[in-house]
Amino acid sequence: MYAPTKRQEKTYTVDEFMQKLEQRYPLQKNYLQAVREFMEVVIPFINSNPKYHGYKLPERLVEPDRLISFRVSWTDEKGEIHVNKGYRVQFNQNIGPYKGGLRFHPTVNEDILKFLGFEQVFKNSLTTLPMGGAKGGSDFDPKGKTDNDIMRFCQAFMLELYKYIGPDRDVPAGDIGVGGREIGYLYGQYKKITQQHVGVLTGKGLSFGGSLIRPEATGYGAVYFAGEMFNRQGWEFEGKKCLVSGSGNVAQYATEKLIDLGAKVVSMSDSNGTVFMPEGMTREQWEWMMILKNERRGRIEELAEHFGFVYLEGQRPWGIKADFAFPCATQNEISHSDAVQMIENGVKAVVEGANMPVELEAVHLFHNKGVLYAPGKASNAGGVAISGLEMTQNSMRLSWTRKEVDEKLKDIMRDIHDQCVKYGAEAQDNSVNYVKGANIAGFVKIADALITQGVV
Ligand code: NDP
Ligand code: 8G0
Repeated sequence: MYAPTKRQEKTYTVDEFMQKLEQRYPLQKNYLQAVREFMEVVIPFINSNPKYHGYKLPERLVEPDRLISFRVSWTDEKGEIHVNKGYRVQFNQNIGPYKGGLRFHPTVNEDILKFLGFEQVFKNSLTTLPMGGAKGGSDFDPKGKTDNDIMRFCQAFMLELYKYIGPDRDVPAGDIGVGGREIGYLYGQYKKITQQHVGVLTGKGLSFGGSLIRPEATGYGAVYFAGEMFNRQGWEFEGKKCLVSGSGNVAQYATEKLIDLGAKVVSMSDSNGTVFMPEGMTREQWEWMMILKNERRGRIEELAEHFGFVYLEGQRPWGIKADFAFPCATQNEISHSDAVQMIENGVKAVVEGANMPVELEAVHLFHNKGVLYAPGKASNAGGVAISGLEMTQNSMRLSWTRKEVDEKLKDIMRDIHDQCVKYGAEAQDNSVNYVKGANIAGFVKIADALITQGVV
């Protein structure tokens, strides 16, 4: 094995490292936030483990392998021409082909995709499956567009993206604004261009290679992970009030699983406001919401109108009294002042369904006040894990049953929790610092692969 000639770690501090990165990317606030959260635990870990010294691991981990950006020109059904930006950030492929979702949202830019791609590398490592990390998408806004326009955009987007992806190279999936409908159109276009019917995307329809439980996996997985955390505390879901934010894919299935376990889901939301359901959502109300969101593509306000719930226009759920919180919408949706209010209101655990929904200062506050906090790279890893199993099923040319996939999801979430305990348990009181555990466990596997594979 090659050995590093210089041992530079003596002077490695988080602030010095971050200052250099801030100078290089001063405007990429989300990326810097994600890297800082990681380095706050991983740099001290490197410093105290000589086997990781001298390889410039932090520098090598924060720079993506490549960032592809392209123009997407398309014509809508009325004949008007539009131009959007398209991206794929291929971050790291040390342990497997690039893997990660595509986001269609007006806020998409290099900063957002680099934060998501960076997180994806360590999340995928935690799943124990062989997947590298990537993310992509466009500033295209699907909201209010016709199916025809969505199809036209997806086809134009894939006409460029197809050059960079492949089942053993890079396997995209959905994310915000990209669900089953969009994956169908993207897959159709990929097949048309390449004449290949392969596992190049995950989240596909069941009739053309999709996996059972993939739509449910992120939301269910987050609740399974919470179950592991709560078991350790002797806590139960039964009768507990839960805040859920968002009303998209992750929020929908986190809510369903919470209802099944006897918890009271007292909120759901979208970017316009929050519906407050003081007695907890019933299964019938959940089923009505699923049709509203997935068939009629309606707003959450309509749920409040239909069932006579209070609608908190322009507000997030964090002012409502509850026991547990499951932020499942988007990044930085819980600020420091939200966190203060949540703690005052008695919230005892925060489990991330979304990616980086909690600002770093709020993460620190939860930690200092003893609120159990699970970072998304551990608690929302169920989605990409089942995408990994969709890839396995595609290459084996078979489909596992719903029960089989659900059992594998439970096992994977339990395993991720075990890894967090292994690296995050505090010696003094055996409490678990899940930020420390998830980041170090994710890091160790990537670092070992990086060192073994040489300087490339
Ligand atoms: P969807 O597009 O299905 O739903 C997104 C939800 O979040 C919608 O309710 C949307 O409301 C809301 N939302 C989006 N952007 C904002 C914003 N800027 N402010 C307020 N609300 C917003 O996406 P998903 O459910 O798939 O993804 C949600 C989160 O989970 C994201 O962080 C994603 O990266 C993460 N995630 C998703 C996985 C998956 O398998 N889908 C896997 C792991 C993580 P509106 O309709 O008003 O925009
Ligand atoms: O399946 C995936 O690769 C995927 C899709 C959307 C989001 C994520 C994630 O882990 O953030 C993964």
